[in-house]
Amino acid sequence: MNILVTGGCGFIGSNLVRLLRRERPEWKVVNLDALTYAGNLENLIDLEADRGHVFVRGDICDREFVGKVMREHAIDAVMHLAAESHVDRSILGPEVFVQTNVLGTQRLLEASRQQGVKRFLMVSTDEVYGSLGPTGAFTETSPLQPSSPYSASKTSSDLLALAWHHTFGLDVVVTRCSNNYGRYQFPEKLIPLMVVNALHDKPLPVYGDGANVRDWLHVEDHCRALLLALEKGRAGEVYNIGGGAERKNIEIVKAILALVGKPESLIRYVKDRPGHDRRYAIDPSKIKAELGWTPAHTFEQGLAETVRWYVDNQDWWKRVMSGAYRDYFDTQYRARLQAEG
Ligand code: NAD
Ligand code: TDX
Repeated sequence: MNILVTGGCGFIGSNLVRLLRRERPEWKVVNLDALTYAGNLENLIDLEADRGHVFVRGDICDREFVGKVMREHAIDAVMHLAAESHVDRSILGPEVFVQTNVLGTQRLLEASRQQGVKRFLMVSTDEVYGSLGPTGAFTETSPLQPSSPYSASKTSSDLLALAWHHTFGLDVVVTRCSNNYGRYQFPEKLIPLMVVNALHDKPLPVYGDGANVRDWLHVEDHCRALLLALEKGRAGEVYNIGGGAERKNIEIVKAILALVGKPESLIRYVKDRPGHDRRYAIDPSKIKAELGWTPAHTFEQGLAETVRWYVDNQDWWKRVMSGAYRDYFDTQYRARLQAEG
């Protein structure tokens, strides 16, 4: 079986490629990635000599290139993760989100149809559902009410994938997961950003009152769910994936400070993110009942291991945060702190 993984050099993608090589060594994994600021070949350095992993650099929006990769590697199935993934960036510059997440997905769907792939797994997000009040959890039938340019673009790609199933008969499965955490996450997202800042004794910018809630999922639990959905999911179905670990942002920030032995005086409450979703919570009953998935990590243990990984791998994040990204990061970081709440 030849699998095309898009975005395999990003956070979840690199963890997924590694899991696929370990769990399904007989498969060839073709990793198509544009290597944006968020994609790093270094995330897969341990697979350098592995002939079952083939890296091809390119843009999912490039119709001819995508078709050529599918044909040359006789692709049987697609796991689509390539995306612009950061909400704050989508507020600053939405266009590339529409380009990659919407147009890029459409190009891949079309190439998959022409190639006759047996399955297309669309990795979507719980952000398609919008925000929850203090109680309840999103099910697969919750209304889609995305708030940010990021989540609106992901909702579009999610619905395009389902449309390719209903209209053209492409075998599509959609997964919608909650916030992932773990090794190789780019230090712009909450957990790695806070670890990196704390290690530098820099202020930790907490948006608004810090009481927004996210439902945390260990990236390895997520990747196992993706493999199950690929192999056993029913065509045309949506599966929610959630770790059952709802936490307020401020609780996480304090836990990280305790883990690295830094004082809470580093916390800065800053201006809230525009359109900031208040609470996410996922009901994963369907994937548990139908596919037998269950998360293996508890949040406290997973967070401690993740923080330890960032402490032990400072060379990795120093390298991936260098260059152009560094300029963006410094500018944004200064702006956030100037807008203290
Ligand atoms: P990431 O930003 O770490 O990685 C994205 C990858 O896609 C990078 O390697 C990047 O180079 C690649 N890419 C971007 N534009 C591309 C293009 N035009 N052509 C080819 N490659 C391109 O993202 P992530 O956190 O690993 O997320 C992976 C997927 O999972 C995304 O679709 C995201 O929406 C979804 N998701 C993520 C989370 C989370 O908590 N991280 C939660 C729910 C859903
Ligand atoms: O500096 C910060 N301060 C802060 O308070 C950052 C970066 C974030 N936050 C808050 C905003 C959110 O409430 O922390 C929470 C998590 O923020 P992010 O890590 O940016 O993730 P989120 O916006 O929840 O989106 C993530 O989960 C869903 C991923 O980035 C998406 O790709 C995924 O679809």
